[in-house]
Amino acid sequence: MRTIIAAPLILTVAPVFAEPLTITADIWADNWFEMSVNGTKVLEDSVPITTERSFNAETVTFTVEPPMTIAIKAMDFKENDSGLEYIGTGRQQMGDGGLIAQFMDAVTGETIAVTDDTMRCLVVHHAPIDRACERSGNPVAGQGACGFEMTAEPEDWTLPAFDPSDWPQATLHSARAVDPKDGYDTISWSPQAQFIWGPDLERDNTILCRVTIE
Ligand SMILES: [Ca+2]
Ligand SMILES: [Ca+2]
Repeated sequence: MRTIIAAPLILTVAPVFAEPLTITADIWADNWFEMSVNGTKVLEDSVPITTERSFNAETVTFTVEPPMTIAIKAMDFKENDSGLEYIGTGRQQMGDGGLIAQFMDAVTGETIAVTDDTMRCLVVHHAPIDRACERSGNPVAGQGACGFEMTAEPEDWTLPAFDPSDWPQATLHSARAVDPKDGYDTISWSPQAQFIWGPDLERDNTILCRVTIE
């Protein structure tokens, strides 16, 4: 766990209720994430994605003037664009992702935001195209079942002005479906916070998720 105090964020339009809020956020991702608030990077997962079983929760406290646009990029580990991990071993597999987060008023403890299907998530890396790739004796990224789909990250997707209305809603996944999840139990989660990801927990490998809280 580590704590970063982000610099106060300046808005071009001052809403009536622009009192700065101090927020404590808890985030758990399989395997890695980075988070921006109103376009400013606030937190990056402290455990590199290349660390085996890089499951861990992070907590950060920051100050923001509402409204607050939360933007999280989350990645499931993949050895290459085939989407597989443990390639060539008996454990060769697609691997799975999963993301849960909550944002509390650091003073009152009130829940300000959680991961749920009000977030919109764009899948920017999907692989393998065909699940048969997982059983391939020679999985080559981009070939046959091991094809992949990549979407360019919109340059300004973390900024409040970005319009994500054509992005799909986040897909909710059960806590049981996201397994294993070391570090998850170190946080006391709001019952409203849900696991989200793209529709396919295994083959959606990198997602961009965002929500604006008024
Ligand atoms: Ca994973
Ligand atoms: Ca995967």
